[in-house]
Amino acid sequence: MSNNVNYSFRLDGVATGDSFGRAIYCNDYDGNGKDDLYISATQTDYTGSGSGSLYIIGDTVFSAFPNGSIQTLTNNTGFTLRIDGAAANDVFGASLLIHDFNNDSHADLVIGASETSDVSAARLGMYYLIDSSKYFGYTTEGNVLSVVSGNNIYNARFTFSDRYYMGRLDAVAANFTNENGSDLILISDLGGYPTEYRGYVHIIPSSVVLNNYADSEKDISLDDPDNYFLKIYGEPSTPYYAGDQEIGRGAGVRVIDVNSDNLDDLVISASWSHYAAYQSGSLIIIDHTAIAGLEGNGHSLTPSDLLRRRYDGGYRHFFGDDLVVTDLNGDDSNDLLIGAQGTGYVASYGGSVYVVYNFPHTVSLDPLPAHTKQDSFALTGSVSAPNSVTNIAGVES
Ligand SMILES: [Ca+2]
Ligand SMILES: [Ca+2]
Ligand SMILES: [Ca+2]
Ligand SMILES: [Ca+2]
Repeated sequence: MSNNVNYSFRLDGVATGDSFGRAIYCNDYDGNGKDDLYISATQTDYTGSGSGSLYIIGDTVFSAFPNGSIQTLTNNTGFTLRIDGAAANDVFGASLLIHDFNNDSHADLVIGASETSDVSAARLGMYYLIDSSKYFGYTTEGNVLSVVSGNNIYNARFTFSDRYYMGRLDAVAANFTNENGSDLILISDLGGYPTEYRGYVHIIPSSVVLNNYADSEKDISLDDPDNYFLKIYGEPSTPYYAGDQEIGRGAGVRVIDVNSDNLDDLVISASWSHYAAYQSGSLIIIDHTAIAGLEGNGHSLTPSDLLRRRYDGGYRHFFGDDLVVTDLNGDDSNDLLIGAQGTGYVASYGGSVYVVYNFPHTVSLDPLPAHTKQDSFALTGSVSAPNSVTNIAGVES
């Protein structure tokens, strides 16, 4: 790629250590039918060393770049909008969710600033909510905004007292509550530090998200159980490292219908967890119905409380470091692709990728007859797993 005949255009960061291009996202933010670019540069220094930035480059800007051209995003050209973090070392832009929460056909942003500090501790992190009205409508090049307090550039910030590096993984939009509209899922995979890295995934109901759209610079604390529907946190103890399950670490959260009932389910990685062995890592799958049946807000549960299925790696496999859910074999049923960079099957830490086709198995049971003896009954029925080996102890075929 040193030869410019091999690319259409190249975008360059500006200053030493900007980390421009750490993450790239596409979304049609101005609604003209053409994707626009969102690119993070988490170590820019515009409001202090390492404050971080998110660049938005509209299609109307980049479509004018000549073939083979090099665009350096300096002198406020080459981009439509740059949003800067609030203070030094905030690492603003560490993660991004682009989603229209209020259904006005314009994308809103949830941006992680994973190393923001407060007076109590360093690197706590947070997520910012910025609705489209805050950043929409710029058509010229070189506009700059910053989330420094007083600028009214963000609607709300999500924090809580037990977080650590909150916002380094992409937030997710989903619908698990009984409310209309999208809920917001936030991750603090190292939360619990320094006592233990238990990790937290919070589901924020759409009503809490939307109630803060009219506001500017609102602080929403997830210490208040009215502000979340469900908090999922690492198990308090295990045989290995008590509580250090780091729920969310690795791929983070995916929302997908794993059991083909047309209801989205929750898939959470915990690639440094110790459920099976030291740092074995896990993929935790929680059914929609296990969550959506909960009434009201403020639920606080562990994966085991909600579990449908958990896939575990082995000793230091870091199972779940990455995760893709797609129909890989084209049978209209979603499949799992799971990274485990620590396996040692061929060589020490050689790493592996697992593919699990069509992973929902269907189990149908015949009606249970009346008990013949106390604490003893027999179930009959069938297990269907056409694309995998099924060998379940105690099940006779
Ligand atoms: Ca566009
Ligand atoms: Ca919107
Ligand atoms: Ca489902
Ligand atoms: Ca498939």
